[in-house]
Amino acid sequence: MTRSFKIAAIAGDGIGKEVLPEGLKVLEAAARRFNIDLEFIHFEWASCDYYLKTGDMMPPDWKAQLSRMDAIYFGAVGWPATVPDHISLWGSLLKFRREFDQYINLRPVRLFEGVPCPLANRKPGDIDFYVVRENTEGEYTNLGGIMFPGTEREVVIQESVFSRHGTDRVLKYAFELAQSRARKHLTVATKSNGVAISMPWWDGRADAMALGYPDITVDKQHIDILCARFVLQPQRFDVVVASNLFGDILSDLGPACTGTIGLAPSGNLNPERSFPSLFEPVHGSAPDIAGKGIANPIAMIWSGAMMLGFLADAPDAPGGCREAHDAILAAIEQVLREGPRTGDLGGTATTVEMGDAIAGLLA
Ligand code: GGG
Repeated sequence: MTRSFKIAAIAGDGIGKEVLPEGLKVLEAAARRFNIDLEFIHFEWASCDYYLKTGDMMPPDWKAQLSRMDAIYFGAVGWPATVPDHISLWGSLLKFRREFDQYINLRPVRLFEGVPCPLANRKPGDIDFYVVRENTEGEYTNLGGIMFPGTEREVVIQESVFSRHGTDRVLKYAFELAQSRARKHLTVATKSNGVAISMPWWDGRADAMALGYPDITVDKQHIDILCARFVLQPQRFDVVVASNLFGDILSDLGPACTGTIGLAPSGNLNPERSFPSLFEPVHGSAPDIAGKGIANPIAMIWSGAMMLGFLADAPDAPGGCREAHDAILAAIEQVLREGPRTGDLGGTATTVEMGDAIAGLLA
């Protein structure tokens, strides 16, 4: 009997509600073509609407419900007009990442044919790298507090956390990813001149790990010049590993250098597969364009392809998932070359028209 995959489909907020259906449409088309048994289970929670009704972003048994899934396919979270962003993020996405130990946030950055690049003289092939973002600790903590709040003596402390376990495992993943690629080059993003304790320590952990990977060239760069080089010399990069905050920033900047963040996918991975991994666009809920039907669904669709690629590598995966991944990527490439195009790509197509065009190529 063919193995089936149970996928949690969570739209969340804003344009998440518009791009998720297009991602599902494409995954369903790919599943039909490659004979993969995908079952989507829809959840209304992990959204600000749910928070406004219940006072929580998710029900108390959210972890038990999602633990039964093979993967989570997630739209976007955040609706700051009604719920402060740190409440919605810590109440949903950051809980998933931390409780399901999705310690790798893998974010590909690629310039496609047909997409106008804002950087001068860049062609497809010049920009093709991965940002590997640490996803469970670092600067993303709720440790700290405010002393003497609301007074002249107000003091705010926010701690960052870098564990040896957390840092070594993300570095190891990044070294191994670099080893699987032709250029075998790893950039380590830190800020070890200014952030005088944790960042030199990160560099030291990278130096120690590099001894085990003599075939990888390692380049440690301060985050500020690294940002400048993303814009000026993006062809330098192959795999970039960074802390939670630096990785978040780099993985918006990278796609912006390739024309639009509307293409950028991500996988929040638990590589050991003890818990479900989560796949989501890098973009958020985009309240400025939500409800207009104009969001680019490609980041969501590509995230779905990443999910199939991850499932394909599971020890008991049935055939077809890798082929489906490749076919979705090929369909995205064709639509980016030939159209239709949403507004962020200089066109006038709607979210649904883009989704239909990509799904149509998989029929
Ligand atoms: N689909 C991504 C999303 O909803 N992002 C909201 C956001 O602000 N995320 C911050 C983060 O990825 O750390």
